[in-house]
Amino acid sequence: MSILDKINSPQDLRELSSLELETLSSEIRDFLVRKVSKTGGHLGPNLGVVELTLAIHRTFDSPRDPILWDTGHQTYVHKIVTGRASSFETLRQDGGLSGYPSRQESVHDVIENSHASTALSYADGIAKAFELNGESDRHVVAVVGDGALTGGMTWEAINNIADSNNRSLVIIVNDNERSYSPTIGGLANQLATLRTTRAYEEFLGWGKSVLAKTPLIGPTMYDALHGLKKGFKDMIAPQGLFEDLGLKYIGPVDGHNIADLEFALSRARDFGGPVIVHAITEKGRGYGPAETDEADRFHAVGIVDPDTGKPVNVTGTSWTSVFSGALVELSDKREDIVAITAAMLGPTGLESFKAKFPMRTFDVGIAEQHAITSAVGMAHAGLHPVVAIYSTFLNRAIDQVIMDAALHKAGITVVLDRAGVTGDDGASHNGMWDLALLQIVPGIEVFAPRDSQALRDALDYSVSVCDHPTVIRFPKGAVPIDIPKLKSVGNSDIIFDSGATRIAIVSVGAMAASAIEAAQELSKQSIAVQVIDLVKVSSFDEVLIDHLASFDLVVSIEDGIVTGGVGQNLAHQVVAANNSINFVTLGVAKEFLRHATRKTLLAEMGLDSAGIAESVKKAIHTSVI
Ligand SMILES: Cc1ncc(C[n+]2csc(CCOP(=O)(O)OP(=O)(O)O)c2C)c(N)n1
Repeated sequence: MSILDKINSPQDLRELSSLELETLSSEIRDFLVRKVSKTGGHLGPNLGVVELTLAIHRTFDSPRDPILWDTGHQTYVHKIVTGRASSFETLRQDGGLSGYPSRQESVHDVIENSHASTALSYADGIAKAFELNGESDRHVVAVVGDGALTGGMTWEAINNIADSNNRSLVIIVNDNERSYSPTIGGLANQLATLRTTRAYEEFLGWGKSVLAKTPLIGPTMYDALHGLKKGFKDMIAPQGLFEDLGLKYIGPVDGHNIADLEFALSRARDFGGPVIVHAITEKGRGYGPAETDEADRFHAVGIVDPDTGKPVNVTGTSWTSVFSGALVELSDKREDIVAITAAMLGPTGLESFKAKFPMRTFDVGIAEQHAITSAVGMAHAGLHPVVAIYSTFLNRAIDQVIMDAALHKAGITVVLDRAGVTGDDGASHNGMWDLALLQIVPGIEVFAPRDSQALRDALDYSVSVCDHPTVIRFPKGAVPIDIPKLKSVGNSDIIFDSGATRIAIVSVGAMAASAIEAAQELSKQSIAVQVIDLVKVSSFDEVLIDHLASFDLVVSIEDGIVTGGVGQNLAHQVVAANNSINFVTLGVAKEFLRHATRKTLLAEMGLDSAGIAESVKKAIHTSVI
């Protein structure tokens, strides 16, 4: 029986010797590689926090001491040691383990995060409540990556946490020098300074080994040395930013040495106020293919061969790569085009742009709000910025889109990848809010391309606009083969027409393929339908409205939230033109979706071809056709 087989709760960790802990660490790494290679998931970050997680659970008393993980993707080891190892076959599968913390799964999961940089705010709140409740013997632990530390919310929280107090809040900076790619910016430089200044730590190490062996006076002297005032510490190693803010700083600590970690963490735990413990870890540690992967150290992988780390299923051309190629092509001819990423250069397809135009590429850190407003600044000064982010993270920056970009009529292009239902990553990663949120922004133009040609056209147009913001959104995965236009109606395209009909299906972006399939199926059943791809999904021209108003039944389909979405906005205008029309809006329900594949979820919500055909047939019965 392996040691791992005997671990069912953090309590089981406390009985292990240091040798057993070492063995357990390598067993966990093997386990992670074996399991995650089968399901896909955040392999690299979790390989990097094995020892850190063990040390945390041995030092603190979870769940009495809540442990919060920012961003939440590095909780696999935490899941393993809190009794969930046997469920790892089901990671990110329908009905299985979530890829993020989940309160439904365990009392050890306190928050359900995955949008970065929130943990310190939760921690601040919990610590304040503990204080008011008189629970001064409880500690709050927040583990924050150096990447998550670049997000604005983190600093709003630190500003509050550092306000001198006795609340026991331990911030562990899990510094692996990487977000996906290397973390950039002034803060990353600050961490690098702390990381490389080891003199202080070595001095303390000497104190620990020599003085601790000196009976009676030794330990006391060591404590005294350790508690020396900031001025002296700064002479040996600059504590810089953190201590200037009023936070005790411990570190840097080797994040793969459990004894050192426990030493630092127990000091932090017993300090009686907010403390930062700076742990140095290696993303992807112990797994060759991850350690040597320059791009992102296997930050997130699909299904891979565990021996080589190579993807098992290679899908077709992705939406991301179509965007990537088109942007480089346009930017060859236009020197004013610049690209902005919020710490996701690779996943948003900007790597090739950066390779060609390094000076025109800006990685702003996990800072979507700043990305938008900074882009507006660039537009003001004559550039055309293209901000590439995931749809779900636009939620963070919606105020900036409204007040900074739209109100200022700024010529910026926002490109939303992973739009619509993404599925496996669960509730928070679905890009299902963008369409509804953008409906309310004055003067913005939003495009939802149905195929690669439409994406190229939308980008071509968007970078030519200099007096208002434009947005282009597309889903995760492979682009379908191009779907030709039969005829235009205003800005929109008729993409299927089975002859004279009183029924129209209006489709948004990537739903076009399913809409056409549904129409083909309906035609076979002698129900004639016209399918119209809106192309532009923000404001609708009169030609389109008049055209749609001429039908008896219109069914709209989008993979965004139906409430306040494209369909409802369109219906409002079409019904105003013809109040006897039956306009049915199909879209994602206003609920947080469980994790499952995009295909499963869309089918369940009636948003696949069968569901659309079914809705059309049902609506025929209630329409005057
Ligand atoms: C608001 C937001 N923007 C972008 C992301 C995408 N994202 C997930 S993890 C990550 C990098 C995190 O780096 P770090 O905090 O250092 O953790 P590590 O993976 O290195 O352990 C990013 C950018 C996110 N989760 N949330």
